[in-house]
Amino acid sequence: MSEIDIPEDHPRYQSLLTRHRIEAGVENGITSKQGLIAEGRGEAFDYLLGEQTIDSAAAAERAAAAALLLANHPVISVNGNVAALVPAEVVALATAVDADIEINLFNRTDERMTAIAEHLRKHGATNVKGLTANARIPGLSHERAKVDADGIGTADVVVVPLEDGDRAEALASMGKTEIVIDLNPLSRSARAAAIPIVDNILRAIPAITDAAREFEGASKDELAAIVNEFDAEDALADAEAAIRSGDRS
Ligand code: PTJ
Repeated sequence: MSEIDIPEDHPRYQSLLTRHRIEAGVENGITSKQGLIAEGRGEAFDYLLGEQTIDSAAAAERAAAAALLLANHPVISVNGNVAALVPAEVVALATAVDADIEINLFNRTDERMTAIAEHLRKHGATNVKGLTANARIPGLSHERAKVDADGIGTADVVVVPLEDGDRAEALASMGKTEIVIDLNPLSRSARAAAIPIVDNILRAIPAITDAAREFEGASKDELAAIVNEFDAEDALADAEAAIRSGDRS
């Protein structure tokens, strides 16, 4: 039995576990109520993808790992849904690619920032950024623009999962290389990304970590070749075709 008393071989195990984590996130002041709606939307796309990682998403996850290993200052942005769903997995990825973790909220309140920081620390994070908020993303209104100067402010590569389209576009306009995880291939966030990953964050983050571990010892040229081989437009078109056709092969 698991954290939700559902056997792991239950056909809806993953979906039930996800819902449970999001619900607990709302109860613990981590996830916003809007996060429940975002989760429902994500689930619908995941259902249409067969709740599996399609080949183009697997390629995107490998490209993301290579880009993170090549980065000078990679940062993983965490919101209330990400913190509820994959706290330990985010810490494992940050360790594998030597990235900072920064809390960056659409609906920012001090209470939620503190609750999320505490939750991440419980799952092994040692240095959680986002609380200083001494820099701004240009072009966004006050609360949503806040970032840390020594975090997202100066990052060259940012992982932005389940992000609002406005902010994804504003970060891309700052010249950052964005790795977006979003099950909706038509979302503005996915379209703003250098590397869009159309996959459930539950599968995507561990897959990036696995690829990063596999690439340990690879040369910069080898890593750059993996990034360059990846084509964002092709990956988005492939995900959209998979969703529209229902072909899960
Ligand atoms: O915690 P906050 O205050 O920063 O708010 C976070 C949310 C997610 C509420 C906010 O960023 C938001 O409203 O996001 P959107 O505009 O609903 O976009 C979320 C996107 O994530 C949608 O395109 C969903 O399809 C997608 N999504 C939801 N769950 C998952 C997902 N993608 C991957 N894995 C998921 N589990």
